[in-house]
Order: sequence, then structure tokens, then C-alpha cells
Amino acid sequence: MQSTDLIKPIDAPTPTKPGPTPHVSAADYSSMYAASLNDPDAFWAEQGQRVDWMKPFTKVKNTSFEPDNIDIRWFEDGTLNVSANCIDRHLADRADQTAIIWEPDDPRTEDARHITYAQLHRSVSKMANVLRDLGVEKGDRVIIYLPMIPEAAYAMLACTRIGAIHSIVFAGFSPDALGARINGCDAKIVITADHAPRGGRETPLKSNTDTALLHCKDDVKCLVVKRTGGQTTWTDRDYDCNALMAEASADCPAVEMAAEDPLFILYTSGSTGQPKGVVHTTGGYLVYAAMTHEIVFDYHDGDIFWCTADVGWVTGHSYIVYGPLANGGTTIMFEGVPTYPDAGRFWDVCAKHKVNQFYTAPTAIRALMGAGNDWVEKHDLSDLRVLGSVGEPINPEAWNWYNEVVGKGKCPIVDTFWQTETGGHMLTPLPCTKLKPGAAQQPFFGVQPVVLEPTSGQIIDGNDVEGVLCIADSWPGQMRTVWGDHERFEKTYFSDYKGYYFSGDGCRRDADGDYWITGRVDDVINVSGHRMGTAEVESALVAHPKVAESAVVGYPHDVKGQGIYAYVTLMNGQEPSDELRKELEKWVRTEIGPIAKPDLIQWAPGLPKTRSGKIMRRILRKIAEDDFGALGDTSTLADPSVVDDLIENRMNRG
Ligand code: 6R9
Repeated sequence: MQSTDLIKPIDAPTPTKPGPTPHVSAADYSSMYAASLNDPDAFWAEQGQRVDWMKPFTKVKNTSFEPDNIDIRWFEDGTLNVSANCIDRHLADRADQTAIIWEPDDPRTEDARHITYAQLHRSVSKMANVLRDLGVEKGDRVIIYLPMIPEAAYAMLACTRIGAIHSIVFAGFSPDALGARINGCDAKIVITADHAPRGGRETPLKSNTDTALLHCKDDVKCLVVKRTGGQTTWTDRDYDCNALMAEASADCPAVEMAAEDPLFILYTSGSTGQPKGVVHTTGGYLVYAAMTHEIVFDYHDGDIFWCTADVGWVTGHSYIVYGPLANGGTTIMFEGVPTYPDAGRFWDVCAKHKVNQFYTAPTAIRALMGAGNDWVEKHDLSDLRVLGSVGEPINPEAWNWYNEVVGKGKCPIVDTFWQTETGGHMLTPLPCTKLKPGAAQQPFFGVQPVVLEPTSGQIIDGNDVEGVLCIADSWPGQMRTVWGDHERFEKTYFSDYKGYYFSGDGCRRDADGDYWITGRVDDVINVSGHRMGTAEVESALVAHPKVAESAVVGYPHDVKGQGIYAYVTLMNGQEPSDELRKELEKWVRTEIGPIAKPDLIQWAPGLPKTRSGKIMRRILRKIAEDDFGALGDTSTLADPSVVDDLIENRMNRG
């Protein structure tokens, strides 16, 4: 139970060292927010000046959430190039400033690297020429399957330089998941590395790619970065990235892109079917990433910004690469994990590079909280000014630890609610806001949250209310479509509640009008801040020859936020055993990746179904939560006795 003491509002704290005047004060927030809704065209026309346009836009907002006509365009007649905005335009003033600080997996064997804007320009231009020489043209898709090394940022920016559309696949995904994404967007080339070191272990990315490519077209090429120099196989379609970049010209003009040309595709999980390719476009996304990065983190020139995410997730796109670099900032790219070589790693990196803004996920905070305060206290964190949280609701205990032990009560915490689909922050306090631990609090400029009654879809006005979170109008960072399937875009986000963008999350608006995200209301679970569709894990399980049926739900997990609980019904004649359980865990790891491995597998002789055959997930969730006292109405079940068996053999007790 939360004590009310843990969640009482806290005034925006004053920093340890005198800092710059914040970009936005509490009074500015109210007037700017009102302006952003009253006259979006004027507001965003001004914000659009954050980026350099090759041809200035004359139209600002042209968007429709009308049923059967979901059409979202921002700055549509302007042209620009993202890589020119993130690199070239900074060269006059900050060629020798560090753009990227790269921090290796193992600090005992490798040093951090500082990459200046001039060096970034050279490497990105070279890689862009390599891609071009390999036949990549404007509009082509490029899959990036890399560790957190500078080449991942080079590859992203090289794509944008020549107008290719990148799609990053997290290096923790399996060959099957990689293959599905290569085919899903019909990519011309995969950029990968020999091996990915992480937490002292190595993932064989090149060999995973070879396996994935067995299921792809023969002409897909593979560009390999040598990260470790470890052994790999080599075939006719493989190209050595380091060798080609050494030879390539460092002159590669940035191509002119229309504001609405696709910038990247990022696959993400939903409540049904296989992951969908979320499409972001060039102009609106960049304006929104740059603006949120500057204002939400109160980023100032010369600050050192660290977002601990991986570029395989949207957080890495917007707040490691595009936002910080568009702002001419210094951004840290971290190859490792929070607990390697020890549980002080995050704080060691913060102290070493004098980090000013630190942005991480609640799951990492909870894990480090468990490791004890000594790990934090032995490092000098006095340069920290703003702390951020993202990916899942942060529980007040973790919030308070982050505030007191990491921030010493001197750093505001911005709890940023957003999604792959939204491109940037949607609901978040700003550093000037009076904070409430665990609440995402207030909308960012231009964002119009509404709370709807889940079944009727009626707007719930007033405060102290709860319902589903929708957004009433478009913002520049919004996704534009699902790659190759605009109908799925409309159906997923605009069909349940007509005229609104549906987030898939539930929320509460408290008595003061502040927003609290209560978690997903669909069949998406959030494991360590990673989105996972229960349908994906189920279809992986039923693909195993010994499995007849499966239902997957989330359950509360102390560190991960949610764990994966799988009910499995075996084929006739198959006997449950610990070996089979391990075999299924391994199976899911290979089908999707380690993040999808079920935490608990319960053998289910039968699943609770309605007479029409629908699995009653509500009941399965309750049993997984060890809360079967409140199962609710089970009278519509075809065979109520299966529930008793499931309760008796439940895996999560207490
Ligand atoms: C950026 C990112 C999106 C889902 C989202 C919600 C959850 C993200 C949150 C949060 C509560 C926060 N979520 N931030 N819930 N408070 N501050 O995480 O994108 O991977 O697409 O996940 O994550 O449930 O719908 P993505």
C-alpha cells in the first residue's frame, strides 16, 4: 500500500550548483500551453524554426482524426535534411565540441571515446557514401542491428543523409525476429557487427544475421562492423564496413527531403498479431524531438546529457541521437548494463563525465535501489541537475529513492509518459513543476489529453476521474502510419474511440488535474520497460510441437514491473516436466529474444473459456496476481472446474 506521505507534492528543488535560468518557468508553462492549443499554427510555426529548412514551410498543421480519413501532415511543403540539422549546421560554431561520448561495456579494458561534431560529420558522410556505393537510394529501407557503438549513430545519420529509411532492430532480438523485420519492410541491406559485448557477455550478431537472412531474399546485403574482431563467417553478400569506410570519400551532400518523407520505421508490439512498423517522418518528428529534449530536460549549451536506453527502442532514437544532436548537445552512448562490472556503473559514468541530465527506466532504478546506497554515495554526482524516468509507471518508493539518494533532493525528476507512436514526450512534469512522485502530471505543449469512459467512449470531464487516455488532436511527433498498412494504423489507434488517438493506457486525473498513468488496458505487457504483446509470446509457445494451447498474462514483478506468466496446455500424451519447462523457455528466447522469456510457466490441463470459446483473461490475470479471492463472475465459463485446478497449482504465491 502506498502511504500518502510517499506521494505528497514536492516543490521544484533548487540545484546544488547554480545552474542556468530554466528555459520554461511555471508561469511560462501555463501561458505557452494555452497558446499551443489556442493557435496551433502560430505556436508550431514558431517552434518549427528550431530546425534549418532547405525550403521553408508555409503550411503548418494539416491533420485529420476523422474516421476513414486519418491523415497527419506537419510542415508539409517544407524541405530539410535530418543529418544536416544534427551535424552540418553545428560545424561553424562547435566543430570541436564533443557530440557523442561513447562509454564501453567494460571500462577496465577500454577507454571512453569523445567524438566531436567534425569527426561525426566525417564518419557519417563516409558511411553514407558506403551505403550509396552498395546501391542504397532515397526511400530504400536499411535494417540496423548493432550494439551500442558509435557506428549505430553513424548508420542512423548516414541513412538520413541520403534519404534512406532506417529500421533498428534491438540487438537482443533473435534471428527470427530480425528476419521478420527485414522482410516486413523489404530492406535492401542489414548493418550489423561481428559480436555485441554487453554485461561481459557477447551476442553473436553476425551469426544471428546469417540465420535471419536464410529466410530473406538472396539480394539482401550485409554490412559488418568489426566491434570485437571475433570470428565470423563471411559470404558473398557480406561487406566489411571498417574497410569500406576507410576508403570512402568524406564528402557526401545531404539530400533534400520533404517534411513528410519517412525518416524511420520502428517495430513495436501491440495487443494483436505481430509487431507493427511504426512510421515517423522527417520534419515534425525532428522539431518535436529537439523541443522536448531541450525543454523537458532543461538542456543548455555545454550540458552533458545521458539517456541510458538502447537505440533499438524509441527512447534511444529521440533522446540519444536525434533530440540531443539537433540541439548541438553532447550525448552519451552507453554500451553496457547498469550492474557491470558492478552495481555502481551508472554512478561511475555520471561522475566520470560530469553528467547534468540523467534519463533512465524505473526497472533500473529498482534494481539499483536493491543493491544499496553505498554504490551511489561513493561517487560525486554534484553535476546532476535533472533526473528523468521513462518506460513504465514509477512506484513512489523508487521515485523517492531516486530523488533522495541519487538527486540528493536537489534534482527535479521528470516522469515522462510517451510511446513509440508519439515520437516524444506526451505527459510530463517540467523541471519547474511542483512534483508528485509517480505521476506524469501534465501535458507537453500542443498535447490535448482526454479521459474517456472505457465502454461508452464518453468524455469524462472534471477532476478526480479515471478512464482510458486518448489524445484529442495531433502533435508534430505523432506516427503517420503503420508501414505498408494504413488500415491497421486506423484500426489500432482510431477505431475504438472515434475522433481520438487511443494510447492503449489507462489513466487517472486527480483532484488537482494531474495525470497518473495506470498501465496498459490492452493485452500489452511492460517487462522492464520493454513492450511485449501477450499474443506474440502465445504464438511463439504454440509454435512448439508439444504445446496445444497457451495464454500469457502479466503479473506484478518487484524489479521488472511486470513479469511474463504463461499458462500452457500440452498436446495429448505429453507429460509436464522441468526439462520441458526449460525447453519452452529456450524456445521463446530463440523465437523472439531473451526479453520475451516467460518468468513463470504453469501447466494448464485446460484454460477458462466462455461457451463461445473465448479465453477469460481476466481470470488468468487474477490467478497470476495471486489474487483469486476476487475472480468475479465465473458463471459464463464452459467448465468452471478448470479454475480450481489453476488456483491450486498457481506459480506465484505471495
Ligand atoms: C517511450 C516508451 C510505451 C508504453 C506506454 C505506457 C508505458 C512509458 C511511461 C509509461 C507510465 C511513464 N510508459 N512511459 N507508463 N509512466 N512515464 O516507453 O515507448 O516502448 O512504446 O512503450 O510504456 O504503457 O503505452 P514504448
